[in-house]
Amino acid sequence: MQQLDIAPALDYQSEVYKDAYSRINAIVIEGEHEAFDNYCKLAELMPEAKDELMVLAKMEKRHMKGFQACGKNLSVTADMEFAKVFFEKLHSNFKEAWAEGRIVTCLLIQALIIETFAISAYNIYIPVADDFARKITEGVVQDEYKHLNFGEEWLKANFEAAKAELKEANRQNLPIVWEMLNEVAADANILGMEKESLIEDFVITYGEALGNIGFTTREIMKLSAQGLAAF
Ligand code: PL3
Ligand code: FE2
Ligand code: FE2
Repeated sequence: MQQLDIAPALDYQSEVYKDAYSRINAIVIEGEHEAFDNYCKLAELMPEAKDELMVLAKMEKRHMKGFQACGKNLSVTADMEFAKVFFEKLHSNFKEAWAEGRIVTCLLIQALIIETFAISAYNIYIPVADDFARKITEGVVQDEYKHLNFGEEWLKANFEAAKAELKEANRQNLPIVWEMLNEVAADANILGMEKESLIEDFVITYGEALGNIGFTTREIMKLSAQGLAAF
């Protein structure tokens, strides 16, 4: 009856762990793959930042390969069909915005929302990961801060012109993140990641990003709570 407050050690080879990993691993692989595409697409819309965006895109390709190796290391087959559905809404909103040349919305979806989601998930995952995956994820998360920073810098430089579109894009896309978090929570829990920690880390990182871009504390509160009540 002792040590009740200490979580049991994770068994990376158990069927339960591997089953949950087949979906989480797929989500991360698909997310990195779509991120690669999204930065390539952004490079077409932003010729002045093309070289920088292609450097960021290449990092995503490396991340994808790294996470594929993590799945292989645990003998897990990633459930890619599940992952495609998981990203469908954000992905189609990105494509729609891209087709209409709405750079601000594209940056909000990829460089702010998706990167923040990745940063918070990877930071929570690192302490509970197997040794192989921990080393890979530690390297990846450093790059994700660069991606977030790219979005912050551009939006900060164009803040007044971007503000209204940012608010609208946030209203449209942030509720989707809460849905995604809900969908992944049970599997993440099996990997030792708590839903509360994921939400907390996401809200902090996203709020900091909005602050860096130029929003006031009051605006940040309103923006980052968007859709949270329904969730
Ligand atoms: C762009 O650089 C990255 C896009 C990936 C988004 C991933 C979201 C992750 C949510 C699931 C949490 C599990 C983390 C575990 C890592 C193997
Ligand atoms: Fe990445
Ligand atoms: Fe990234």
